[in-house]
Amino acid sequence: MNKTTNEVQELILDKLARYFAITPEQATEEQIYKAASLVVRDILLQKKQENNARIAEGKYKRVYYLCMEFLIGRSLKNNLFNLGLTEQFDKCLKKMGFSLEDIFERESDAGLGNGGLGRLASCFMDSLATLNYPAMGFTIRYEYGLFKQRIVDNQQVELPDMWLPSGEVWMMPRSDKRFTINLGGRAEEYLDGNGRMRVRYVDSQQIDALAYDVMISGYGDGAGVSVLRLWSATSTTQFDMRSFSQGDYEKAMQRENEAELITKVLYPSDDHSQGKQLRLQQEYFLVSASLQSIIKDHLRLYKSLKNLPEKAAIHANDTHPALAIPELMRLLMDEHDFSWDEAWDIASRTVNYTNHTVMAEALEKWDENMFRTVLPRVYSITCEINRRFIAEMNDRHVDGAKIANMQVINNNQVKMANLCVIGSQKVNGVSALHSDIIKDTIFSDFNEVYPDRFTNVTNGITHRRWLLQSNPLLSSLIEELIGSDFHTKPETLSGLNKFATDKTVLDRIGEIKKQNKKAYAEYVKKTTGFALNPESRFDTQIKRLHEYKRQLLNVLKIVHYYLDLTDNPDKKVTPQTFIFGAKAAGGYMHAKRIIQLINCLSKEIQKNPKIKQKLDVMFVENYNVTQAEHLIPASEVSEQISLAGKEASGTSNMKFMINGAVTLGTLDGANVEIGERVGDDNIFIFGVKTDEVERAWRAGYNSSTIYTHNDEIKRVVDRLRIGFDGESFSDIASYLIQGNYNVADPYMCLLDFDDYKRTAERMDEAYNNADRWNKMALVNIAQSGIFSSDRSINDYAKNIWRLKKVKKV
Ligand code: 26Q
Repeated sequence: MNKTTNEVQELILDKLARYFAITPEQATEEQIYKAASLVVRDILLQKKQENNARIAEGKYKRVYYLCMEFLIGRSLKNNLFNLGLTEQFDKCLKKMGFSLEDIFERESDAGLGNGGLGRLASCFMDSLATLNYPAMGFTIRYEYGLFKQRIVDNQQVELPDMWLPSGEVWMMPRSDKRFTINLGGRAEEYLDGNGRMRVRYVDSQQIDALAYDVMISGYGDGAGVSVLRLWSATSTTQFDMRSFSQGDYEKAMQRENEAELITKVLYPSDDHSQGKQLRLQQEYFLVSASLQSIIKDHLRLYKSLKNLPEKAAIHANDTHPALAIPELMRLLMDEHDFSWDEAWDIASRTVNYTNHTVMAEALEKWDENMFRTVLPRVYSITCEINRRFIAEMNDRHVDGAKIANMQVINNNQVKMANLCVIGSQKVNGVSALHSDIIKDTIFSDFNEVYPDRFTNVTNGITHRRWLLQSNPLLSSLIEELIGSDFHTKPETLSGLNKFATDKTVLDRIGEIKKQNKKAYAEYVKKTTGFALNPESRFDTQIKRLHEYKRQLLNVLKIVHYYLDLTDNPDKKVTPQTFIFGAKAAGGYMHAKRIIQLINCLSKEIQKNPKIKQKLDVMFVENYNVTQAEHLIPASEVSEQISLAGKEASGTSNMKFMINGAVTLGTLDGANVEIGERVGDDNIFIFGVKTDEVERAWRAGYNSSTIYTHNDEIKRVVDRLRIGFDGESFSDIASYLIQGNYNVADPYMCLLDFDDYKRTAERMDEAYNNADRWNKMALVNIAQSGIFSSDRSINDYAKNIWRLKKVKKV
């Protein structure tokens, strides 16, 4: 986008005058933020219109990415960067007496997601736009995103996340895109005047979905613009004036409140499905609104839905939008007169599904009665899908037990993953290991009947946000060494490999890390008051708090060091700071206790300055995308320590790698592929492997035997009972060795402890040899190109969606 500083200035002045009737001298930072964002939005809109015209004219196939979560973070900085306008805005705001960096701080994160899955969706939008694939994302415009975390008395407290005031500027309300959704009631069949079977809804609740569009520009020449459409729920009917006039204000408001509840708040749990009715309504709301919109646009262009699979790929990101399959069937049959067979042929060639978990408690299942009550018509279609599937399997003489395992409805439950596999063209996992595991475990029977359906697309991250924007020092060095091709061709980062023995380059990499650590320490000091020692090694674990991710294993290791130092305060050690960032689902008590444990340990260390010099712990409050952008470039060790087989991929591992941090991790998820890329010398792998986990369970894994026979482990676990900062953690100690109503140590922290500790010691040696360590950092950066979401999106486009890029003009 070529706009001069003066042109930018004029546009901003115009917005200030029009929206606030003020001059820059009178403006607050908030007003400047708003004016600047509106200017950017106008530019995006214009770009989008040009792009859309090209897509329509070329009759390109499009992908529609359905996801309950998009973890967007901040937008202003990203948009300026992608449009190539950062410098112009910077200069212009300086002239007005503002700093662009300070203006960025006025924006709150759009936290419309829990963690990895939502951030992945956002990275994908960036790559789709940059690579210029015709794409549109669909999600919910939650009024409240993921809760804001406060730590009070060392414990997590959840506060509502009011992101909209500053996030709203990016959304274009689309009053022309409004669709009605039916919930509850009864679906009645009747014959119309032509003798055709029709369906009508009786006593159902009708809710309108209103569209808000956020435009996402790609980066560089020839980039496109993707649209993320967010649906907001509102009442279909007008305000109930009658009740109001009669003084019944509650009743007057009731319908509106009920409707708006649907998009009020994001469910704050990941990897755990609780079967709540409101969540099912949210999922249907997203799916129905999106499909109605897709169909309307398709019909405008092609006048028929017969070619839908050739012109549209609908992607279900996890099972959360699984209802897309029966809902598409419903729309095709009930509203567009297709027969079952025609509709099924279209739907099952249009939809694809990505699986993100193998954990039983995360696989979505709905109570059949609730499902029928909330979605009567979709339920009857789902039953028919199930009936026909069972018939087909019987025809193919598939074993009865296997059919029972694969069917959609069984034991009064509707199994969304099974629905997705049956109704999708392709099903993929998110790392090589995970894609193998789903074929061997949860989908093994399906893999026998539909062997060609399963494939892998390893996750990726947008290196433009996670390297170029968040780590400018490192980016400049890379540009100096290999040029800037890697901005759009991440695989060319491998050009850095030739500097692996270049001492000056290695020193500079070390120097940049030091500077980033210093800058982060200053930022933390300023924003929280916590004193980080930039001379210590920054060792970071940032992800949702979950047992399988084993933050507890990390804590056990730290407590071990802590006890060593309390016994022997003069011990010579490599000074380390362990940094944690994690939110726990509000009702996940054990996870919240681990947050408390980390904070209590941190507090206790603060009381002992001599220990703090050598060993420190910091908990980042309210970890989110913006916090990650600050912290990752300053981190040296990337903790990726899930129990093997549990983490589908992980994506922070990729963000750390591209910023030159070294992985300390298990052979799980994408760590395996990271290890293959960097080689054994440039990663620290420990712990049991997937098959060994299985074997250990079969051999009767018993953590209390480990506890009894390993003095170090015993010392650490016993110390949990005494606790830290005056708080005992005997509940966590007994979780590890007795099990609280459950199996003890279900994620095998004690089994992996020894190897973890030994491997961390090996890492100390490497770290204390600066050349060796900086070389490891360099190899990690050089080998990270394949983990760009550009590569992931090209894989999806080629193997799953069969998309072509829009040709440059
Ligand atoms: C389901 C039902 C009801 C309420 C909530 C949910 C729900 C919400 C979010 C279930 C799961 C999620 C999110 C899962 C997630 O983030 N998974 C992560 O996805 C990443 C991207 O593929 C992977 O890298 C991680 O390994 C995986 O844990």
